[in-house]
Amino acid sequence: MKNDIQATAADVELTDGFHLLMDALEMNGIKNIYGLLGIPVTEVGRMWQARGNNFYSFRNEQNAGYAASVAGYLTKKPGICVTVSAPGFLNGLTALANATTNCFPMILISGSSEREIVDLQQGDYEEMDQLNIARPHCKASFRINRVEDIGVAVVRAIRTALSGRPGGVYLDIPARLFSTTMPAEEGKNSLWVPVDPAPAQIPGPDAVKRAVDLIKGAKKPLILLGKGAAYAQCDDDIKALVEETGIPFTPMSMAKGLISDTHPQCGAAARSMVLQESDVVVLIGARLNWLLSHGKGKTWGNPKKFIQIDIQANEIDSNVQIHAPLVGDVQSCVNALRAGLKGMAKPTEWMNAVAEKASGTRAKLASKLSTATPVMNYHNSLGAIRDVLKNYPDSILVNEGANALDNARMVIDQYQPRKRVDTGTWGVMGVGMGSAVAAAVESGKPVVAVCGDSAFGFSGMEYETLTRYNLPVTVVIMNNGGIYRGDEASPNHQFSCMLFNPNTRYDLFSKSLGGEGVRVTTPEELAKALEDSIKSGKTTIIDAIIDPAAGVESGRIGNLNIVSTIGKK
Ligand code: OXT
Ligand code: ADP
Ligand code: MG
Repeated sequence: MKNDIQATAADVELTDGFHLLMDALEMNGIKNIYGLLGIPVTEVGRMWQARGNNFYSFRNEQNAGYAASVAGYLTKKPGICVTVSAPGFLNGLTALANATTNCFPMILISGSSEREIVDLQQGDYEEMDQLNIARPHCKASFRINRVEDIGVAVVRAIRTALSGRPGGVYLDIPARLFSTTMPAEEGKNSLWVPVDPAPAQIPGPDAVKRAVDLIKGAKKPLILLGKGAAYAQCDDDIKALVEETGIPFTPMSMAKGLISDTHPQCGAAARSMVLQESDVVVLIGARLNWLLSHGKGKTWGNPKKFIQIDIQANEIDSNVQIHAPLVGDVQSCVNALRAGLKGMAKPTEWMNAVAEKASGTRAKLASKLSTATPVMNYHNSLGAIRDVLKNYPDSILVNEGANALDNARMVIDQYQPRKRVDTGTWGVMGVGMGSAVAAAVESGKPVVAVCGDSAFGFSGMEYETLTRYNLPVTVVIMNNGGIYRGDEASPNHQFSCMLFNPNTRYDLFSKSLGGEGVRVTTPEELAKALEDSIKSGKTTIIDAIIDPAAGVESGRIGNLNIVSTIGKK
């Protein structure tokens, strides 16, 4: 005969850590997980798929992490990446740090070794103090020690990733917890969905008035859009602010298309002029970091006053004085400005001067784009891509490299918000294939990845991930045979440290992995191959042969390249 306790244990329906984690993620609207499986998380992937969800399985965790972070950026929900312990975790950590740096919401979930062995450093399988190693690289690092805490941990991770300035969160799950059981009913009751995880943050009326007065008093105002503005997903409000005030705008790279690059108020093609001549600059979701020369120096010319819209209060005054901080979410701040600026006199003369400069620059560039050269250069090859992509305004452009990045940013127009994903705040190579996977999965639209040949190499094996999931991604590899250039002399009978094997056939690489592959040597061939590939929806590599002498050292940021002046002949 059973006693009471035995009867309860035998009759009560149980759940375990695996099931509770899946339940919590599903309840919170997660459908896609990006990751790489093995001990102790293999069952996570199997069970997730068995329940009708998607597990995108990568060849290296770093790329899975980049995919999760881009999913977070595109959807405004945390992207989820799952990895194994120590080495898998560390691979994923690079992407988590990059997500945090870029303000993309992401949750890295890693299995880990048992605490009692890790803490005494007794040499467990893949032993590492992951919780503490992750901590400086993300917004928060949490460990789940009790199976009944899975629900609260997932909610806390989601709220932390999304609220205020978005970013990365690490969730550490010691292996044994996955199979630890508890009564199913209690488990169910331990889960919930956070209410309003990214609450509106309304700027104070004094702060709004200060900004409104500055804008009204400006002769040459400028609106500078960053990827925080694109992330905020209040595209119509931002466009209305621009159109109602008649102020020229210029986008940072991932904000291109938030308002079409072809909009008459777009000052991107007059970038130097607007940065130098403006007197009041309204930063919307853009930091005054290295990409904006820290708000000082010759890039900025005339002294000016800054208005900065940012959700992170201590971003204000990070580099130079901000005369009118607007701390709050982009949508609330933009609409508060609109209300205060209603009926303001438009700076027509200034806008006309900017438009004239921009149209002159565009015309000059247009002639370069259509000039034929014996071997393709960055201008005519990217010009061909631009012309094709005009017909696919909802496709997503992924872009990495140096010359391949900087020229594409200049040449290829974007027409819709969040259609450009690139190397971001760190200028990091290797984001290409992970970003392409997420962009295709999350948007359901065609994706075109324009990658330098060096950049592609960082995540090239994920091309197999793209073909395996049959994703409609065209990878154009700007093959100039090297980092920046492909014509560097090779010293002392050794290949130059900046060069790659000139016989590399990326088109054949694609075919060997089940994709389509085309090698092109002219802009016409490139345009046709791209059009065919987008229309077919098949995963394709276009191996675009670029003049090895066409690139410049470090692309547009050669000024940051340090060289030795000692001992050079
Ligand atoms: O107004 P002006 O006259 O100034 O002109 C501007 C605009 O007005 C004009 N413009 C236009 N004209 C006409 N029409 C239109 N539509 C138009 N739009 C604009 O164009 C100019 C330029 O405008 P832009 O681009 O807006 O302005 P500018 O001045 O360039 O802006 C400044 C910046 C800083 C905002 C901008 O340059 C920028 O965003 N830069 C980002 C740069 C970046 O992040 N680079 C990547 C890192 S480089 C290096 O570190 C590399 N590595 C090392 C490495 C890295 N990064 N990561 C890891 C993990 N390991 C190692 C490596 C290995 S690059 C690299 C590989 C490189 O080799 P690849 O083979 O991959 O690539 P290739 O170089 O192709 O060989
Ligand atoms: P870019 O590289 O395009 O200049 P950054 O990544 O430097 O853009 O800046 C993005 C900024 O946007 C960050 O400072 C971040 O705090 C801010 N941000 C992100 N989301 C929001 C939001 N919803 N409301 C206000 N600010 C935001
Ligand atoms: Mg190259």
